[in-house]
Amino acid sequence: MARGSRLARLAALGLLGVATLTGCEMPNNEFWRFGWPNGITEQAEDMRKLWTGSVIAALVVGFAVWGLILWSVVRHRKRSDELPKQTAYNLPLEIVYTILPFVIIAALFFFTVVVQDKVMKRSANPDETVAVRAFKWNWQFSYPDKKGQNGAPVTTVGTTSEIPILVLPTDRKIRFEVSSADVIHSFWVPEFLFKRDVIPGNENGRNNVFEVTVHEKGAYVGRCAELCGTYHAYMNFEVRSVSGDDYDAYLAAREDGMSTSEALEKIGQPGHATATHPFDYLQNGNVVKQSSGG
Ligand SMILES: [Cu+2]
Repeated sequence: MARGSRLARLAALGLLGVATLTGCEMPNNEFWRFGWPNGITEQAEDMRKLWTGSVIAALVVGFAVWGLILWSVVRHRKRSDELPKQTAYNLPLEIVYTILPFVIIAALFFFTVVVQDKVMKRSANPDETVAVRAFKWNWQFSYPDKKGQNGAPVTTVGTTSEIPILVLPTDRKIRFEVSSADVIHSFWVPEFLFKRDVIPGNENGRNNVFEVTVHEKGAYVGRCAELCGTYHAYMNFEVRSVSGDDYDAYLAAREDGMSTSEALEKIGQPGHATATHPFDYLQNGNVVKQSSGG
């Protein structure tokens, strides 16, 4: 009877954990994020829910274990020299503590796969497509569907004195196709909570395509996350997420022949990067000062 009720209690705790993981709306604030960074994409939010649910499940298991330890220590502390009842080779008990961890791992694995599938999902028809090209040591962003005055796709290229700005719309599915002109780089926007290696020779269509939907407007730094040579650390760019209308107006201005910064100013945005700035660097032992913004 005692064993039965304990099992029932453990099962109830397990169910609570699963119910928590399947995540009825979990509040998103400093406490419930349990140290998880606050992402700005739909995919980042899915990952955040997985993290919050996993931590809650871990705490439920933790409190059950700590409770059992405490109970054993207090209830079964030594009272006399008489040997207490021995319970080795209690088969039902051994089966339970073999199966329970397996169930816990299976649940964590299940929800991890579900979220991973969401994060890696490629839709048949994304709303926007951006081609990202990494090279030593900067970035080029182009919009293959939008043609500028010269008939070539609208493009922004970074230079040593100008941080390239990748303008993105909020609340639209954006497909990224990343490619490299030389060595392995890695496309990383910390606020996306996502990075993807940019591998030369792996041209559009395979593992170099991913999608995000950005929720928050703002300016966010992007980085190269793969050591790619001397000026790797200087490969910063900026993501500027704006409303869908502003994004359309920005691209229309680019199609009319405006530069990145002119088109940004036209939609009321700062024309140069605000989340990061060009670095000063050493050339022949001298610090080369760069204009802030180009
Ligand atoms: Cu790089």
